[in-house]
Amino acid sequence: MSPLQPSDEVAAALAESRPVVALESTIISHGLPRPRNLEAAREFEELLRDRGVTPATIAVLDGVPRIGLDDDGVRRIAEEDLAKASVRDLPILAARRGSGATTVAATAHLAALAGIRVFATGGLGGVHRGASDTFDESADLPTLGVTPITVVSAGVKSVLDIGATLERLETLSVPVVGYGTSTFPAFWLRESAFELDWRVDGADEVAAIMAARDDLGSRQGIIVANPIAADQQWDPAEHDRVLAQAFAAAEAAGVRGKAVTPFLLSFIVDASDGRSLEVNLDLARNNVRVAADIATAWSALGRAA
Ligand code: PSU
Ligand code: MN
Repeated sequence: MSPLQPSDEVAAALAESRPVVALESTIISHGLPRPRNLEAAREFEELLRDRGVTPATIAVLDGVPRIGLDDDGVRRIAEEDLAKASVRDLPILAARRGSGATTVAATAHLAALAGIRVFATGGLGGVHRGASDTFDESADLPTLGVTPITVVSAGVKSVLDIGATLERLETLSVPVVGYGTSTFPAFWLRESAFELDWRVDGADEVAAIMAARDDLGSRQGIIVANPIAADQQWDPAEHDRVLAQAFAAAEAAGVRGKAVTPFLLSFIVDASDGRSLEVNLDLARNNVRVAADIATAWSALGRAA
């Protein structure tokens, strides 16, 4: 018996090979401030439905990995103080009937298990600055090395070590393609300093790569790096200034380990007067729209699941 609980609409869409896009819950519970997070969770689902795509927001609620949430489930991930759950937390939450908001890693794992092939998020986890001392690398990277799902993201936040993150993805044999670009994006900014080997110019091309991946027996996920539009990006000068302030403040406060990222992110939202938050929401919406196009192109190939 499957331990997963797909919603009725997700089960029906998968059974009929109609397009489905997975959405993560950690971005809602931990990545965006209340009450904008609840509005965003509902808006991301609505953007998909408007395009004829079934949303599958994923979270573990009372021990059950839910693939697609009802109104109450969406409200719970936005309003309850849920644990942040990566792949290693899933069996513990399930056995203890606990609840958790799923990271990119845990969402990708559960979505792939449910037969979903496309996933939209804001930014991926990656290699942290100073990781050569701390070993702090997100489980998002190794999980995408073994999980057959296509993830649309705006790259990784510039608080991480972007170059090291790309090196690890190469080691893990995870394909990374730029969507309409050959430069890896830096989340709030359209471009990082890093060039990509491969660029795609539309959803059909991504679907063709997914099909070829399956035929070749590859096990890895595919990262579609979708940059924010130039006129929507955060002002680069303000970005650089606020990030430098944020690192200095973390150092002065003696923040270490797991606490560093939440400290930096909330500092950055405050120090930018919320401007970084608006960019975060815009890039997430863009990623949801691109994921909808990819899921539709995949479904049209008639090989879903
Ligand atoms: N990056 C963002 N916003 C987020 C996250 C990353 O810009 O909300 C979340 C995602 O859920 C991602 C997780 O999977 O943080 C990575 O956390 P960690 O480094 O602890 O694995
Ligand atoms: Mn970590």
